[in-house]
Order: sequence, then structure tokens, then C-alpha cells
Amino acid sequence: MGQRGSKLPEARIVLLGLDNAGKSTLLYKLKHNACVRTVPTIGFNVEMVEAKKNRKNIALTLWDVGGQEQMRQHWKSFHQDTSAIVFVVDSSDRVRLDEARREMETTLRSEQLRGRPLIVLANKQDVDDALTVTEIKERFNLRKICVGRDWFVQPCSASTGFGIEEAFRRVVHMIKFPSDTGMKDNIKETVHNLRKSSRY
Ligand SMILES: Nc1nc2c(ncn2[C@@H]2O[C@H](COP(=O)(O)OP(=O)(O)OP(=O)(O)O)[C@@H](O)[C@H]2O)c(=O)[nH]1
Ligand SMILES: [Mg+2]
Repeated sequence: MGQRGSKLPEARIVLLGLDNAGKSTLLYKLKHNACVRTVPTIGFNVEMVEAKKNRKNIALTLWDVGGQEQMRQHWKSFHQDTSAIVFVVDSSDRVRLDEARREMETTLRSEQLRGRPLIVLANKQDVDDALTVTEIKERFNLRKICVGRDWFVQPCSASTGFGIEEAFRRVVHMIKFPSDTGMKDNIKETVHNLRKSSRY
């Protein structure tokens, strides 16, 4: 189990998804329970939140990675030692649903993410005519592409907070701890490696 100053067991979660999906809005809603006005993320944001698993306190390190096209080549730098993938979808953007599906499929092919649970957040449910969970499951063909891993689709709105707590209860429930898999987490070391390996 990773141990930092907090001495809590840690697990690393990566938030991925197209630009404008709502990843940073979600991150700050979770961290500060505030609806923060965001700008497109160039690089990444990282926050730690505490949660309870099996009645024990744990720390989740949430990596929110920019989703713009030029950022996606860097997503793989965040795969290592990840306990769960949270893939955020803008359910109101029917036009880019196929693009989101392609990016998710590419992500799931990563060897480093093999067997890691996937939580798809069907975000922006507050928008009229947003795609439903059933539509997203079908359009992403999740039953087929998630063979060999646990997965779940959670409807939510990062703006209003609807579904967010439930989503993260799911994440906590589904993750396996680094101690179970020989993983470690070290934010400083990861940031150092990311800076070395990328030019954004
Ligand atoms: N209506 C609605 N708007 C949302 C919701 N979540 C995020 N937004 C808006 O969507 C826009 C993009 O949100 P971000 O959180 O910056 O998106 P992102 O996924 O971090 O985008 P990148 O950093 O470019 O990858 C902002 O204008 C948010 O206010 C939601 O649940 N409902
Ligand atoms: Mg962002």
C-alpha cells in the first residue's frame, strides 16, 4: 500500500475523457463541493480525497488529465499504477460520442490497465435530451469491450453534484489496493517522470 504523510492507504484513480466532458468540474466538485469555473486543462490536475473502504480511511489520488486531442497522446503516461479508470462522457454531445468511444477503446487496450475497473460517468444529465445510461452502454458496446474487468455506468452531473457521491462510492467499492497488486503511488515521483517524458 502506498504511504504518504497522511499514512493512509492510497489508490490512484485516473479521470479520462474528451475535452469538455466535465472532468475538472467533477474533480473540484468532489474535492471542494464547489462548482468551479474551469478552463481547458493543458497537462493535468491532481487532488487527493479521503474515503472509507471496509470501514477504514483511505486516500484516493485523482489524476485529471486534459482531454484535448493533443493531450491524448499523453494519457498513457498516467496508466501506470492506476487502480481504476473513470471515463467521463458528455452525455449531451451526441456528435462526439463515437470519438469518445474510440478513445475509450484505445485506453482499455493498454497493458498497464489490464483488468482495472472502469467507471463510465454519463455526465451532464442536467441537460435536456442527454443520452441515458442504457444508450451509452449500447453505443459504447460496453458489455463486449469490458470483458475481463469490472465496469459500471453512473449517470451524473458534475455541475449540480447529482450522482457524484454515488459514483465515487462505486469507485471505492471496485478498486483493489496497491498492496494487492504490488503497485505503489508517489505523486512527486510521478510528476517528475511526466515532466521528463512530455513537453506540454
Ligand atoms: N450542464 C453541465 N455542464 C457541465 C457539467 N460538467 C461540466 N460542465 C461544463 O462543461 C465545460 C467543460 O468542463 P471541464 O470540467 O472543464 O471539462 P474537462 O473534461 O476538464 O475538459 P478538458 O480539460 O479540456 O479535458 C464547462 O463549461 C463546465 O461548466 C455538467 O454536469 N452539466
Ligand atoms: Mg479539464
